[in-house]
Amino acid sequence: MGVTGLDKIKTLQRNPANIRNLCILAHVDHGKTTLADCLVANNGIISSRLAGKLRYLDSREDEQVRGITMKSSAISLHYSTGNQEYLLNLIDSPGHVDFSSEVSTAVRLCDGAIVVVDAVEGVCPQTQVVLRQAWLENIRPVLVINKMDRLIMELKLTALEAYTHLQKILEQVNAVTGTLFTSKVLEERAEKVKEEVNRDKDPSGDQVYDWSAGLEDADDSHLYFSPDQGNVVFASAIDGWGFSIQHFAHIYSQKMGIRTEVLLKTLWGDFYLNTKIQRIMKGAQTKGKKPLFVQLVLDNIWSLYDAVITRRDKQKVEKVMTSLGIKVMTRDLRHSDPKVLLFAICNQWLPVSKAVLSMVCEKLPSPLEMTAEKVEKLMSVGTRRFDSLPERTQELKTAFLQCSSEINAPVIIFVSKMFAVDTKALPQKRQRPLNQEEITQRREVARQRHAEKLAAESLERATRSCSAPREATMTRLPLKPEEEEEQKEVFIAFARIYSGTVKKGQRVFVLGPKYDPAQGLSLLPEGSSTSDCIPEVPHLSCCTVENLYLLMGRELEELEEIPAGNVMGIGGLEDCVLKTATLSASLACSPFTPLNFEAAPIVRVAVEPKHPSEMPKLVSGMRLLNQADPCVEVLIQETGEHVLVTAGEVHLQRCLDDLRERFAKIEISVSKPIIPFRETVVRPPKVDMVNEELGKQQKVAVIHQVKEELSQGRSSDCQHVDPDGLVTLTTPNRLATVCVRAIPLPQEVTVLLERNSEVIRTLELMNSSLREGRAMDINLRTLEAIAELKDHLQSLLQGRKWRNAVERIWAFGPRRYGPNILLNSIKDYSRPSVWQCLEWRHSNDQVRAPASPLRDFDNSIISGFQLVTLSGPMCEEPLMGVCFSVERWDVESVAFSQNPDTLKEDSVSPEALQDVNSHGNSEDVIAERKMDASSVDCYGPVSGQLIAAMKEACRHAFQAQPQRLMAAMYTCEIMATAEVLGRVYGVLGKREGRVLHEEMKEGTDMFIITAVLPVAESFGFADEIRKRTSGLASPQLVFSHWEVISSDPYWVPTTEEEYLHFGEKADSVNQALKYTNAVRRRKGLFVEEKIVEHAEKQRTLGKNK
Ligand SMILES: Nc1nc2c(ncn2[C@@H]2O[C@H](COP(=O)(O)OP(=O)(O)OP(=O)(O)O)[C@@H](O)[C@H]2O)c(=O)[nH]1
Ligand SMILES: [Mg+2]
Repeated sequence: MGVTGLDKIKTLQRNPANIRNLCILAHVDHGKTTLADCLVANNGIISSRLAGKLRYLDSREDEQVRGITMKSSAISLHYSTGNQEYLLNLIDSPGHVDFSSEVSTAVRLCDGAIVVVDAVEGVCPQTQVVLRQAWLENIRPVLVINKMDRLIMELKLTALEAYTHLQKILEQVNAVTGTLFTSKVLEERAEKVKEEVNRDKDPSGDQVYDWSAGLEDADDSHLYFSPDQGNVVFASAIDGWGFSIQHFAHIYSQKMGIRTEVLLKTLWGDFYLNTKIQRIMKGAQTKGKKPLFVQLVLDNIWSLYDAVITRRDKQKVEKVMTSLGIKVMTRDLRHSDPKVLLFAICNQWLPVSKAVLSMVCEKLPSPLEMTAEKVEKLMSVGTRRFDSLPERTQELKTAFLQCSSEINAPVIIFVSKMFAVDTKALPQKRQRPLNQEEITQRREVARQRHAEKLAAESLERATRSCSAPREATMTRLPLKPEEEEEQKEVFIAFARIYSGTVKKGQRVFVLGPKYDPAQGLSLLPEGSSTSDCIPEVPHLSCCTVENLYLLMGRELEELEEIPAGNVMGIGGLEDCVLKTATLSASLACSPFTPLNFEAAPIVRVAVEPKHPSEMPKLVSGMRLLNQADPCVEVLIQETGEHVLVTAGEVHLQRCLDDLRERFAKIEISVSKPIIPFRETVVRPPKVDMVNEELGKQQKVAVIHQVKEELSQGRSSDCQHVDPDGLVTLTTPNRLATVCVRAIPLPQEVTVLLERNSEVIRTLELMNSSLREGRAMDINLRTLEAIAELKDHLQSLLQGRKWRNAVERIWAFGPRRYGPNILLNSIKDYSRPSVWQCLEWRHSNDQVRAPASPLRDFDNSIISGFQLVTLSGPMCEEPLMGVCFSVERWDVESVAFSQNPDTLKEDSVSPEALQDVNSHGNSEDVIAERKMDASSVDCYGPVSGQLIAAMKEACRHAFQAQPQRLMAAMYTCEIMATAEVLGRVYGVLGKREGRVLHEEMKEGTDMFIITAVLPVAESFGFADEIRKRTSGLASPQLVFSHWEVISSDPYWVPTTEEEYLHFGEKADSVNQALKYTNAVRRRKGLFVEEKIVEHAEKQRTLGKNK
């Protein structure tokens, strides 16, 4: 604990009006942790000399080594200004894209944020992401433009150039905020319009809406960053200085006799000082005058750097120091590194901590100022709307807004992540300073021991016995078990209390994300408390708050109770909270909405212990890792492998280190990253590999050549493939036949399906509950989303081929919500549409299609489709963007009698059966078939065979089209100077990357390159770029989309020109084939490869020997 005592902090915690919960957000390396250091040093926790060098909040070893933050960590600071005292709960967050989930956990607990932007690099991709995250969580940001020294020392800009550059950066940041604001206003506007339309449905239609109207009305002035608003600080955290224009306005108003308010308005902007008439005038730019900001602010700083660093002019420095009234230590004055002197001067003249902290206290809201909008957002989970929540739950809104810590205020806590700490770091285990009494007691004991020792020694000398070593071992022994115990990790919940006061030992409800307060309130009697046993309510449990901690960066301080509005750590929740949770003393509380994660984990590796006997340790280690990291996924694949899914390479490395050193403590072997692929079909090519036009006949020949070869061995009378790709397949017992064709979906449709997977999942859930006749609580918004998806699909699936396709959709897959479609193109077969839930509201009784005997087997067809879309024929990877259209489907009537379900289900009436029979099947034929059926029973039940047949038919249909592999792609933005540009391109080219665009960053000599790169080629990419450019360029990879690899994995030369061009074997590298084979090899599938390529040559070599 620093100079501020724990008691002081406890008192401050009781006054929410003076609490600020804030986080520091920025792109990677823009100086968040360095800035946090300066703020921490202000509290005396670290020495101000070390501020900026220590990076106190980067407490992990790998954070220090790599120089990047990997987790968010909090510290409570005390700040007093004027007669007010504030408590700042500051959270530093990582900027690397791999750890963006940590940013989400930090942002959720805060009311405000300091957004840091590098003065040279300006707005970078992660800056935009964090601004959006702040926006989504409704937290108010302030801006710190950091690394101002780089403008002076690196870019060597003049003060005036720097001013223009800063203006541009502000514009960029404001443009991002502006876009967020505009989209929100337009969204709200659209909603309003919709409501209006619903209210007064105008039969005449044709209304014209003015879309920009909402924008004009909305007040957005408070949103933007502007120095005159007081929400911008210019700083150089490493040199310890920072200022807002308020600071200079105060100084100059005294010096020049101009009112502070006037200076505040004019110090930033197009104003200049007319020295003749001693007045501030507008239009500095047009008149070619120096703006006030340059003249009164920047020039001073520039000349200080010039005197101290560039010219090392001692006299000038001393003059400046006396004029500013600053005294520095002689040690600093004589230091060989001029930066030390600069730091000493600046830190006194314009201390960055003061500038930032006073801005924070002034501009960021306290927990008391939480908006109703934010509360409603927090409390409405998923599709549940705030006004649809039970009344008692809605009443809790006032508890949030009041942020009261009275006894009767309900306790509401949100845990945003669980983090592991070594037991040794816990305050309970730490040695406490002893009080006076204990010291005297110990002194007495020591004195006695000393006397005994002396006596023993004299005795020893006399007897020459050696009992001392034995004594030593005896005192050591009992320590051992303690040591072992100390190495354990304990989990602490990173949390914030929104209402009430939580006490140590208190019992609270743990509300899972799916907990429904309406259900909880109805199932449990009024006034149920946490002491009662409540096993029967789903997603609800109870736990005891065992310990409460004040988070102090690397340290924890134990507390007895914590009042509302504070960020804190809670011990003892590891058994009931996995990653996040809502804790409350009230059953009416609704769980908080889940965190917004920006990056989905994509890099997966399989891990196994070096020694197989250590498997249990690995399993428990992985469980701990899963709990300790907000974003990692830990799973056991179908193949039995233990798999770790992480957000990127750096994240993967950290997880593996943690697993090895903290959680499993065993040696592990790690597979190469498992790269995900997708399989798809495309339209037949129009030209061949040497760009010659292909005729229709030829095209078909190209596609079928390989497949025919493949299928020749397998094809039987059960299967038939038409030249146009229609596959007909009969089950082995010959009772059922399906005809399927595979069609590539338009790319936009695939993208749409991917983006709406959640909506489709909900749709599927609704349909299944409709089928089962269960009551549903359908939200209007969900229905709207479904209807919107349907309309969108309709607009995209146009043309003859897709006529009425949307209505005919049978299922989505894989897992019932994937980006593939099963289409019902069978004549005379009608089944309930997948969109039935949309109509369900209008007609009260269930929509039922006329019963058809085939309906019994409907599910088998869907299952077959799900299976085939889950693993395709190329390398057993999921399919994407494929439509399977079932064109014919016959099931012999005898099959129905075989199907045990038929008898139970009433959907097939005996009349219907009769109906089918009347197609020429007389009663005795059925009897005969029944006999037959019993003899073919060895094939198993029909439904099972139908699933297999459907799957096979789809696989063949897929193979009958030109197949392609789809690769996951990353986008990256690389910033590089002109000298290293060529090398960056070299690395990109080698790794199959594609540059999308390149532009020069204004005011710098940096180029920004945006490129896409296959995930498969990305491993080691960041490192390679860094090495090749001597650390000047460091890219960040973000998953962007799936892309079809254009080369055909099965291509062999067919035309004469192709033979000429590629040779008979076409052995130039086929990227798609390389990937396919790699995946097949990993999965242990057959790979067609020649092991000995040039046998003759090897023989000759042997002979020559
Ligand atoms: N020139 C200059 N360098 C700075 C300044 N502030 C920080 N740096 C340097 O920038 C680098 C990154 O600083 P950090 O504070 O670790 O950056 P960060 O934003 O915390 O980085 P992540 O947590 O990894 O996202 C370090 O080498 C710092 O020394 C500054 O004001 N001027
Ligand atoms: Mg950092």
